[in-house]
Amino acid sequence: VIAYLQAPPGAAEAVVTEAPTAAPSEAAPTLSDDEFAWAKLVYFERCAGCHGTLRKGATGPALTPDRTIPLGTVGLSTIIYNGTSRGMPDWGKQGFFTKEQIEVLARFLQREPPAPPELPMERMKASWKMYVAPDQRPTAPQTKRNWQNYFVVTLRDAGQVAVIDGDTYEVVSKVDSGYAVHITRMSATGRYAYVIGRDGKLAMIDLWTETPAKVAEVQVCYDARSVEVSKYNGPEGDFTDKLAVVGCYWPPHFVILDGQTLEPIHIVSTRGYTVDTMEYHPEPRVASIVASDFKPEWIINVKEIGQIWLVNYANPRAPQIKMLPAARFLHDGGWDATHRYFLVAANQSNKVAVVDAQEGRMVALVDTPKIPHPGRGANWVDPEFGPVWSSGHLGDPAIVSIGTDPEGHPNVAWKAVRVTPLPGAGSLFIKTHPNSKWIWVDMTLNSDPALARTICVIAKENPAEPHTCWEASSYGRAVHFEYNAAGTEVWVSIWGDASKPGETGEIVVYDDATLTEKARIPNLVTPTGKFNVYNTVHDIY
Ligand code: DHE
Repeated sequence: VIAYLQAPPGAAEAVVTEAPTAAPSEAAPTLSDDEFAWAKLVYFERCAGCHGTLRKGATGPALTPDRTIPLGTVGLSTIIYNGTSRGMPDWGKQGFFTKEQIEVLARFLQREPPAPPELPMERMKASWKMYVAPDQRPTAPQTKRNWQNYFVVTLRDAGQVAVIDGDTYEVVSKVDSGYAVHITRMSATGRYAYVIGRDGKLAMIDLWTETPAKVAEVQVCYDARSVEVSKYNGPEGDFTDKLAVVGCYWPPHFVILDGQTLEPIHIVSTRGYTVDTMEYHPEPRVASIVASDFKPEWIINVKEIGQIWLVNYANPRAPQIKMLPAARFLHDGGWDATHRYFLVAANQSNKVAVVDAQEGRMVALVDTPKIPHPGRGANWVDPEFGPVWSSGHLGDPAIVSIGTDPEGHPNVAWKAVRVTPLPGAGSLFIKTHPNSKWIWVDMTLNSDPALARTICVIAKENPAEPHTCWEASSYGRAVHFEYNAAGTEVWVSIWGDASKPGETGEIVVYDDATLTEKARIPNLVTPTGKFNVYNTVHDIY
């Protein structure tokens, strides 16, 4: 992928066999080879997540020459510099790029997108490394630490994860992982952490050793966001710690792997037809994935075509797939408190789709405020409406709560029953715990720097408005919450700037009962997601 990213215009096609080739646009401005290589790399790192590798649009609009040439270099530069109210970051104002760099990007966007390479099994296997074979690993935990209360923390710009002891706040180890790790999920026993980088590299860390370290790694995509494990143990077999699955943005596919060794087993393409207009989409990306407790099944969300795939992994070389029609732009989501229903945001459709994992069917499409972004959501009991699942929003200063109890509260099941206002929009994550009386929410992507580092808590007893909000730091952005295993502490990341000593980032630990600060874990490089072993294994949120 480095060769592809660094190649001059036209050279990428040499390694591509099936993807469309890039034709030059007559009306588009030109770039030197160096400018093109730089812009291609920057687009892949900063822009492809929202606008798509092929620039067909996703969370952000399409950036194909038919749209970008009419805007011209000046129009595009203005947008890249200032951002938009729809959520485009103000890259220029924030100082990420100079005016000259922005102008190069604006010219690049008017050219046809270069075709990215595919990734066949042979190349995946060539990247596969096993550092410690399963029979060389300990058969019982070697550490005396309470490893089930470890937090695996993404250190985004360091290309590492930190394993932090949730009892002592000590950094037990820092493990080199893929570039800009996105999420971590644990094996069903909690023993292994599976860490997926934006570059599609999957690392497997053994948490039983004294110093947790990588036991295997493999690259199965060039661009990825999700990973999950097999959790089912029942009449159809025991799949505990047997399989893993990675969802890719590019190439558009998911890959089933051996959960003990990370050897890739099977690739399934997600290219297909959109749920509504039935148009062919060349780049339907794999968004969130969850593992069912009821069946040997993963729920895989295929973003741009708006289909939720129920993938039965009982025979991983011949998976059975049921494709449920939902709504376009499926993104992030989580289970309800019973783990029978899965709720997922169709973000740019302003909807939440609900699946019944036990019966394997769509239950509802619920309208929400603008751009729901739940992370995995928050399950709690509303004093008026009973059990609900809540999501924040990127586009509206609001939390929506959806009734999730069709038996006890049939009148409000799968309806948006409550909207709790927030001081601002730009919320990325929301979290609670069954033992807590609070719901925690951030506003990480708010364009006001003070709101971006502000967090709010809502009292479950009185959810009409936030109980209190405060700035969690004097710099950076506050992002993502995680509870400790006992549900008594909440950890919040301060996502700083890797290039500013003293402001690279830290984690703030709050006492959940009193909302007071207990500790800070300092000097972390751009911490974002945090995944507590116990809570991740048991899907507690
Ligand atoms: Fe994420 C989850 C995609 C930007 C931090 N992110 C997810 C999931 C998807 C996704 C599909 C669900 C995975 C799952 O549950 O299986 N994220 C994307 C993007 O496409 C997007 C919008 C743009 C991009 O270029 O990547 C994006 N995400 C971000 C960030 O900027 C964040 C804040 C910091 C970062 O590290 O990049 C970020 N995303 C996270 C985190 C989760 C996540 C912490 C897991 C939340 C959880 O509690 O499970």
